[in-house]
Amino acid sequence: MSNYNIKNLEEYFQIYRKSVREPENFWEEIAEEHFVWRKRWTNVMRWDFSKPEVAWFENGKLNITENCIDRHLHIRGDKTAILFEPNDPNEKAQHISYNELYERVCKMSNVLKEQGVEKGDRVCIYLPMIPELAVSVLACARVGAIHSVVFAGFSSNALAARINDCDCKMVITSDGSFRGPKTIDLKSIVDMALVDCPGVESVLVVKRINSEVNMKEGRDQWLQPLLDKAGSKYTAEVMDAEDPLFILYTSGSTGKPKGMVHSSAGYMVFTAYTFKNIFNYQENDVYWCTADIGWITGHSYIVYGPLANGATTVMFEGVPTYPDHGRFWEVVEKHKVTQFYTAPTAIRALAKESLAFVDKYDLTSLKVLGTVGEPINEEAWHWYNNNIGKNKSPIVDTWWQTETGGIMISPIPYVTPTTPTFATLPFIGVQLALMDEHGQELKEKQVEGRLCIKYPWPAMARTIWGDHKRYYDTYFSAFDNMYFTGDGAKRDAVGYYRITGRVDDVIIVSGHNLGTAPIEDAINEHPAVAESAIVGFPHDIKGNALYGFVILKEVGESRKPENLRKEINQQITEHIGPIAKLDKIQFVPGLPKTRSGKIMRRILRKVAAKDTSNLGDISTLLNPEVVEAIIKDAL
Ligand code: 7RM
Repeated sequence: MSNYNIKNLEEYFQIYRKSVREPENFWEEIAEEHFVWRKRWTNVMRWDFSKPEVAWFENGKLNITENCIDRHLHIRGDKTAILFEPNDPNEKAQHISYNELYERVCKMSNVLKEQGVEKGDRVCIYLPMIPELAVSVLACARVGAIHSVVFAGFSSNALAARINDCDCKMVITSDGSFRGPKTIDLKSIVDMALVDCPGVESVLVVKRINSEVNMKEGRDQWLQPLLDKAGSKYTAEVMDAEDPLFILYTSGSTGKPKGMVHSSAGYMVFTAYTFKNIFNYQENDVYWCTADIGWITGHSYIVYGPLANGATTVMFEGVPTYPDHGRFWEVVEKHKVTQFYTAPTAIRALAKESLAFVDKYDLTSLKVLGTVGEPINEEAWHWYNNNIGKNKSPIVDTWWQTETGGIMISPIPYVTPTTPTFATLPFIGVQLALMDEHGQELKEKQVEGRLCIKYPWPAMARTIWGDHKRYYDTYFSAFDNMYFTGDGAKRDAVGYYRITGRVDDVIIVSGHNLGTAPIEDAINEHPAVAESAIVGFPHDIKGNALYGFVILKEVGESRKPENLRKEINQQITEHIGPIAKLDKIQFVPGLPKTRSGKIMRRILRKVAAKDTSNLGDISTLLNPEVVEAIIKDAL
């Protein structure tokens, strides 16, 4: 039996039990046998959730890029590491071998170093899904800089906030990006952001769309000429196991985004091990995750996990609907994709279209299908299983978070029998708990509670950048000695878990986590708006969509409601990005509030879901009369 390669359910249970009984021995074996280290650790793990403090492979030394690139060169140097599929199906795909990736990452590392980037510096990467994005991420890791990738759909305000929060001294961007039929002018978004970012010393610009851009003297440089001059070898910086590898921002229920900090060694070990097993990865497979590297799914399961296993990982620049709804399946056929990992929102969108878009293509290469980001509804699961998997590819419904770094609950394909809408069993080394509202663990089967994790795993985030107290408050204060996920979950009679959704004010729209507070802040900046509250409501394709209740300052506001709605969405687009736009905006005379001033979102959620027959206990409401008015005018 190999602990690295789980072959059947009995082995899964055996290895799982070992990982719980002797976690240190278990992870030490994995770390020892499957990775290269510059120096061995002196202590496998140390933890104290009351602080919280967690360290894995303490005093071990390594560089993650030596594990993701260098060690593969002599055995699979000519193998494709990154398979780049451009937005335009008529543009040629690029097969970047491990040898080429090595050279490109080394050149980029030399450029970073020449531009003054030092170990520990923060570098913001704001790029579309082009090879330079993966190369920049890896080059940062190679020189020991901490990358902070910001999804290139975020607005200039959102970008500026993320650059300033962790004090990035450099931004790597492009002239623009292709997205379906559109081009987006990324460089001008960066220029707008940088008006408010005094700490940024240099901007490196990739040419992608060949547009005219403004280059600021002394700050901005085209990347290619620098790469042309750079040396093609770069000795990787020796990093401590616990040195931060990257920061990735995720929205919280209140205030500003949280910069989750991930470590080097623990993150590497866990993402590689989960990738190998959860995607049943074999040497000649072609693995495709459709996420953007701007999200954690792209970090862990496009870049680090696959490359640490020497895999071929597809990077797709485009969108599922361009040039038509068959694009995903066209790419699967073209590259003979073996594992396909996407979000329920994409599945639902494609399931609405004609099956002819699927049936045109040969999908027989597929072996494993995956989903991530939100609960998958039964209908979408069956559509995926029948039409894409042809009832023969297991579906792995993978539950995890930016904070967890890697997949925590998931079937293992060809090992764990799947049940639609269930993420099934905890992955090896993951100790789950369901808690009731009084802080008691629910130990029986067939219960529902708040999903917690009671023991550290190697890829857990170590802190929130610059705000350790917030890290404690958000995740470790709700239940003693537990990491609280913010999600609710059910456990069934066989011990399978089904995620029921967020229990806080985070709404998942098309797989993107959106905190209500930042959106409300954006709306409230509109001069006509007095106050607002956002809730989610069920949406066929997006899973949830956003419904805003807005109080205007002047009762006799003379502008047309339609124009105001447009302006409010424009405001949101500028502050956060188009993903946070509201589907419905209702102007209301007041918001239902409790005596302590908290908005009773429960009522608003019911209004938005058109389910107001039973509002539950509203005795703590200060202003019950507004509820009637809101229901009367509901959209
Ligand atoms: C990987 C990722 C995290 C939140 C999480 C959940 C929800 C993710 C599933 C899911 C049900 C799933 N990171 N979530 N995966 N809900 N089933 N398989 O999405 O930080 O962006 O989001 O997403 O609520 O807490 S994330």
